[in-house]
Amino acid sequence: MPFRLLRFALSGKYPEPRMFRDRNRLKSSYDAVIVGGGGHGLAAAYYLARDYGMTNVAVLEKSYIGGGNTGRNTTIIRSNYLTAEGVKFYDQSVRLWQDLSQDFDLNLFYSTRGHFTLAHTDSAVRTMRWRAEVNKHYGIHSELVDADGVKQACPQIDLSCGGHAPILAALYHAPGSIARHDAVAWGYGRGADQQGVEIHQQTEVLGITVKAGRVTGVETNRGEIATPRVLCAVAGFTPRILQMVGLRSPLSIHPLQAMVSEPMKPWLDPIIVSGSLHVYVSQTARGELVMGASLDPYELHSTRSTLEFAEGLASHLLDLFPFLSHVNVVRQWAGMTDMTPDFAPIMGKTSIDGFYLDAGWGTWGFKATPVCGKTMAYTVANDRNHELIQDFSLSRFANYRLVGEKGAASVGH
Ligand code: FAD
Ligand code: PYC
Repeated sequence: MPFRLLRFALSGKYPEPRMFRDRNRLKSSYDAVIVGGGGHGLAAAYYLARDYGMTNVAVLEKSYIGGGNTGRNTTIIRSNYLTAEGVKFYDQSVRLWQDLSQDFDLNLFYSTRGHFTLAHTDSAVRTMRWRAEVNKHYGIHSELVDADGVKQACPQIDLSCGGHAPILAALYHAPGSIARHDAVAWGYGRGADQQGVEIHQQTEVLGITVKAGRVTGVETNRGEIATPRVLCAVAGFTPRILQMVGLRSPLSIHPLQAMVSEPMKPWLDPIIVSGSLHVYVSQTARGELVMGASLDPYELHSTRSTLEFAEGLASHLLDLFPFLSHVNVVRQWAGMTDMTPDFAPIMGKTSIDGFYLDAGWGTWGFKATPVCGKTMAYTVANDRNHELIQDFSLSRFANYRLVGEKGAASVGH
């Protein structure tokens, strides 16, 4: 148990200090500026300070930290990807996740549940078998199980799915986990702050200055800052930042919606995902069911959520678990996801010196938060792409070297 939690439990008064200092003044220059105070930007700041001693760093967040997709996601953590590049990368992240509560001395409620991706058709069974074999090759615990294996782990499931789409088999991934998303932003934020990194909320980047092919500074709503390095980690806002430096990407921005039920007694241990039924669900430590579906099928820069989504998701969830028909939904919301054509991220150096990109995280980037922080910190500190991200560079789209990860997306898109 993290020591901090024990101290809190035994104390008579509320002992928690603020998570990070409220800085009221921007300096005129920093060694690096990170645009975006989501998990990725904060993790990069934390590892830049901890692993490379770079502390003259500012994280600029236009709203509040963790208020973007980091605080809106459904927290599924897994490494059961399809490509060698993806599997190695996400496996490293899962390893980092396992020690993160200790590293931060903050309970992230990291909970390993096992993850089932259901297959309702022969072609889905083939893809699951393929993923299982790639995963095993890299030492990751994934295997194909039959329908009885699913029923054993989750006795409440209707294997016939109301007769619409019977479950034939599933990809079982033992390390599949969930965590408390906002604590991840706080943990990285606090850790970065303690080492001297400045976190500035309500600070929006409005422009980036590039001279002779290299970054020299950023313009913000609070004034100009000189800096030789800018890391862009803004998820659904990436195209707007790229426009500031004259770069193009194949990103398209789609809303991804989710919703949560009232708390129930614990009944669902594993994480259940069905790409064919466009539904996934897990149960939190508080007993809520956290549920999601596919992307909204059109490009939209908005975080509105819809009745159509709630109705569609509820009806598919009832195909799997008819006994939930009396359960109330208490909240729904959306995030703006930055989707790439190959469902892999865009990371690393760009054609502009000193401008680094951590984007293309679409519907899959929460699980990658620790490894993104580590690899982007390396890349910014050394001005050299970390070996784990070599294949994810923006230039792959111009060179036709895509990393086809669509078969491992959690829900159909
Ligand atoms: P964000 O957390 O979005 O942070 C970017 C920040 O940049 C924001 O806070 C924003 O305000 C700030 N910003 C933008 N423009 C500017 C500017 N000009 N100046 C200053 N600041 C700026 N991934 C998984 O792995 N598992 C899941 O189960 C999962 N479920 C998801 C469910 C939903 C509903 C959604 C929407 C996403 C889901 N994802 C999931 C994806 C995951 O949430 C994201 O990929 C990840 O959180 C991205 O983190 P980030 O730090 O890059 O971006
Ligand atoms: O990447 O596993 C995932 C995921 C689940 C829901 C959204 N993304």
